Amino acid sequence: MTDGPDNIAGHELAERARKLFAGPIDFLKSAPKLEHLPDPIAPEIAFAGRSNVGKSSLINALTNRNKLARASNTPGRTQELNYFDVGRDPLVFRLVDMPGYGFAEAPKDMVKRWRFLINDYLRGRQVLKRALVLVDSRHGLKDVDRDVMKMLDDAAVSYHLVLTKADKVKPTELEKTLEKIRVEAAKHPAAHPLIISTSSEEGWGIADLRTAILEAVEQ
Ligand SMILES: Nc1nc2c(ncn2[C@@H]2O[C@H](COP(=O)(O)OP(=O)(O)OP(=O)(O)O)[C@@H](O)[C@H]2O)c(=O)[nH]1
Ligand SMILES: [Mg+2]
Repeated sequence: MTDGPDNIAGHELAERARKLFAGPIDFLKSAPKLEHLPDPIAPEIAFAGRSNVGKSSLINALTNRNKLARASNTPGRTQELNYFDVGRDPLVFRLVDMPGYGFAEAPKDMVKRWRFLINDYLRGRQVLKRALVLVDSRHGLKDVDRDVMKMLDDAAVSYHLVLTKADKVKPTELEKTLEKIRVEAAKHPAAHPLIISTSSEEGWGIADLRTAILEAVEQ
């Protein structure tokens, strides 16, 4: 394979993304309500998805830090919008870890509160550059994911579908799930055509996702 101008630009972006994610990343704050959001002074990338899909783990894998975002096997671990600053002097962008949606066992008022927080944030945040909608490789798209996708389409917020826990399925199964999701994504105007499959455990797809994030930030 030869390096055309696009490839060289791609390498350059990937290298800058690698460096940024290896540099300073600071926890900024937890916002339990919209009025607690930080001033909108930097582009934001938000991690959305069903409870337990692996949002917090993916943030840890991307930043190569074990305990930056709190992950656990107990669904409902993340309960607020957690902000992480990427880059320090200058701050380059922010990652936003969100509570999961579709967590039936949680108390009803809590689920409702999270849903409003997530929806209001996703719909109304001017500095939100891209949402990442995480989907478990074992389960594929569920109706709650489709609801969020529809909402993002309507609000014209561009999003990436990202498969998680790819280490938990056979490669043939992963390919089938990917194909199904590609077909469905094509019907959603705000969905990015590139579906990235990842494993936070094995580090698969992590470098590609870093590059996709920086590309979104710089758009
Ligand atoms: N095998 C495997 N397990 C993973 C992966 N990513 C996350 N997990 C596990 O899945 C569980 C849930 O991960 P979290 O990152 O806490 O999920 P979350 O989406 O942040 O969950 P909530 O905050 O409750 O919405 C944890 O036990 C993780 O160790 C992965 O890529 N591979
Ligand atoms: Mg979490």
